[in-house]
Amino acid sequence: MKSELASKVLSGDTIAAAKLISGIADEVPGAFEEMNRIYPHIGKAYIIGVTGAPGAGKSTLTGNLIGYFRKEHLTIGVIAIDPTSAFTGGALLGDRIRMQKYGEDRDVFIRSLATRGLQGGLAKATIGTIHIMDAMGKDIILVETVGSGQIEIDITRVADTTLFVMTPGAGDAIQMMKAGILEATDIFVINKADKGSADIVKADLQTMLSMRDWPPDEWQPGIILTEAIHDKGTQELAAEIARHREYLNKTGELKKRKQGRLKLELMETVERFVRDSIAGIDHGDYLARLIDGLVKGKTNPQEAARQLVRRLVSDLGQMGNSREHGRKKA
Ligand SMILES: Nc1nc2c(ncn2[C@@H]2O[C@H](COP(=O)(O)OP(=O)(O)O)[C@@H](O)[C@H]2O)c(=O)[nH]1
Ligand SMILES: [Mg+2]
Repeated sequence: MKSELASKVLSGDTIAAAKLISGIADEVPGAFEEMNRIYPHIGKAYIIGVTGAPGAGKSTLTGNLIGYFRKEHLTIGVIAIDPTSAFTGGALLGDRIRMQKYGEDRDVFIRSLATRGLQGGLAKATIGTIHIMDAMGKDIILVETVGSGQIEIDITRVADTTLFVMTPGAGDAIQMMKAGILEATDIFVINKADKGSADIVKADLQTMLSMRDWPPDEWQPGIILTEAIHDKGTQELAAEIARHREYLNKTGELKKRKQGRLKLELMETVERFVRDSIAGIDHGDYLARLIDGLVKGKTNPQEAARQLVRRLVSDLGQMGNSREHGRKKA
């Protein structure tokens, strides 16, 4: 990975950004060093998660929001996380003409991350991509993901504002309760209002929301009706997003969400670090012997894990000592 990549990303170079995004997704050597030069420049973008069932209209709505924010001269990053592979077939913006329209707009940077084959790398790639777009100076980052449970990263833990898109149809409301979506959603969007019975869904949703005890100053999720294919309701949705953003700002919750994001990233980095370190001490047959002990019932996973971590800490301690030692000598 070329070392000037990060500087190019910081100057807004989309080709460099695309390269770095693939670099972190594929764990290309050097990509994480490049990322280290990105971190001092993050924390300014506003992150909007757009989630919901396939076909609910997330991509069409995302396209509408892009149009709205562009009129306000905001720069946009879009990340589509799709288990199938998002953009082929023009899925994001609904039709090719609109896709082309934004394809030529250098203030709209769109990347898709296919979840197939990415597995454990997905969370890291998503957060990394957010950081890259943030550091490029994008004002708003829209992250489209298929609803809860199907993807590794839970977008509600990453976004500042989470939209849950539903349609007038059976089953949605019940599913919501199960997945804990009610608690995690900031704004509900009932799309395809042209199909009728959106009001019924809204009433159901209101009933469900009213069954919860809301502490007096807590955010109560808004419900917005849209017809995304006709670009109807976009302004109301944007206004609700702005209202939520204001709430987050006023209450200090925005800072907390940013902290939460970094905590998630820290914990994932620790996990990766521990896994890599275990692989590092596994010369000889250390792990094999532990597992053998488990198979023979001489030890249990709790005890074996403790033993492994103790060994890890001791090895890391020695590494640290010899480094200190080396430094003193030099
Ligand atoms: N009738 C109707 N169809 C819509 C509306 N919004 C989106 N669609 C259609 O629903 C389909 C799925 O939309 P898409 O945005 O790709 O959904 P996604 O899978 O959630 O991203 C497409 O054929 C859209 O044209 C709407 O408001 N009304
Ligand atoms: Mg889509």
